[in-house]
Amino acid sequence: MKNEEADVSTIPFKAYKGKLPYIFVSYAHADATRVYPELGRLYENRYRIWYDQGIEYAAEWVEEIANSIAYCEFFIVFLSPAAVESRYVWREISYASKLDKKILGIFLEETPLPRKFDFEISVFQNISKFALDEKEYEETIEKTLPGSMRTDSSPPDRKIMFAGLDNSGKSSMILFLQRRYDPAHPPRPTTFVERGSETILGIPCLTYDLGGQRKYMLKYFAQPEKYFGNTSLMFFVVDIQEEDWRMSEAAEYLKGIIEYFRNNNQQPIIIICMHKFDSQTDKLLERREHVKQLMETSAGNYPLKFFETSIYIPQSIPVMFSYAMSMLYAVPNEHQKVIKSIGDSVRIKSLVLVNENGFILAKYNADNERGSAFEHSFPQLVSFYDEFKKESSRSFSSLVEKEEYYEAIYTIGDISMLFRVLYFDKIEIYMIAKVEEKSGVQKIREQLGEIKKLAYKLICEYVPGYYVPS
Ligand SMILES: Nc1nc2c(ncn2[C@@H]2O[C@H](COP(=O)(O)OP(=O)(O)OP(=O)(O)O)[C@@H](O)[C@H]2O)c(=O)[nH]1
Ligand SMILES: [Mg+2]
Repeated sequence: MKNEEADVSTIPFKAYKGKLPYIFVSYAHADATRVYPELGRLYENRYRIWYDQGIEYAAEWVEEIANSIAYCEFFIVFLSPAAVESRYVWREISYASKLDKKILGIFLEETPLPRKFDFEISVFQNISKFALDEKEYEETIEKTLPGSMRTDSSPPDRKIMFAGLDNSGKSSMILFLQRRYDPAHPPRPTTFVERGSETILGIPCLTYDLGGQRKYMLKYFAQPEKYFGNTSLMFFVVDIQEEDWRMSEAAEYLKGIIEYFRNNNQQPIIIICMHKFDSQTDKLLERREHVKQLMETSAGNYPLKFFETSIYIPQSIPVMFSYAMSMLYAVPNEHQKVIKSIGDSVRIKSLVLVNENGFILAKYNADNERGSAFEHSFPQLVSFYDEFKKESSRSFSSLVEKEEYYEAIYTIGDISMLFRVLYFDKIEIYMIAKVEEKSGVQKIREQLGEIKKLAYKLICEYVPGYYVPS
């Protein structure tokens, strides 16, 4: 998944620009990978933040930085050897100090301060992040930062919208994700909007299912802020089997919604589900290109991500949903790197962490050249995983069930698949790893501590309030 890898390095959010009190953040670009997740967290906690978004210093940029310092309410600097070396960081601190700003230094690691830094920083507050655990750190931050720099509203509920023409399969998709879809009783056409606040694949979500009949569509466009406003993620469902004129109608609908987002400075993630993609017939493949073109034209340059889904290809919908959620939670940044370093270090072919509902928390695939290799091998992984869950162990070459762990190995030729259940307080996470060498299995076992830690962090991200007392 090349595109996804590229997303990983993107900035966590747009810098705040406005008249309300905000925090100016100074940091060394060399520390971006450590700093961005922290900024992401502050942002999640509703702090207004200005930072340079990774833009390199340039003459015209200096003025904006200076202004941003001049008008900030609070100044945070992330300290590290790289920050101490950076003359930009130093300039920002001295300017903030000259303007009598409240300053907070956050030490990312133990860093001896040169005297000029020490002179400025020691007068102000500082936090040694490296010496605190996650929770202590969060609490300290919470206590230190004035509430006035937070947005007033409660944390934005992540509104997930399902839109598309009538009969495109929106409600079916939601039911399917909740494991409540019954082919014998397909859903009735949705009357107007159905809101749901339930878990989807084990993840708490707030869903808006916008009935697609024309009479409802007219109502949405009459009060767009009420129906489209504050959406974090939109699944736009297109029935790939429909006639051409319906596709054009769908494209018009999408265009209208995107226009609303544009005019109101909203930028939700948009996923186009080319749904009812029940088989890979030439006809459908041809339609796929047609639909892509239509939708892209409608979207202008608004980024779209396309998925082919069908209720008859059971993994297609969870794979799409997991991808979308990882975008929404900006989770990949930090964790994708961890899983990659584990994967690279033990030469795993692929590694997947999935919850018991099939939600993919993290995945790694060594085969980078073929970007979509993972998606192709996923059905295979899942069928093993289902078997593993059913405990029909006949096909496994080894199966160990102990109180503290449950492991199965499946070998074909040189390829071994290792399954493990990782137990947490209320949740079980399944690890599936594919290795090419015999010794690989043992190497993964040695990494299980790290893998479990990662899985735990991921659960905490996706399930608010999830915390296992250690
Ligand atoms: N072939 C096929 N049919 C599907 C698929 N998903 C849903 N359907 C069928 O499509 C029909 C419409 O599904 P709904 O989920 O009600 O569609 P909707 O988008 O919610 O429609 P409105 O509520 O009217 O906007 C139902 O008969 C489903 O069984 C799929 O992947 N493949
Ligand atoms: Mg419906």
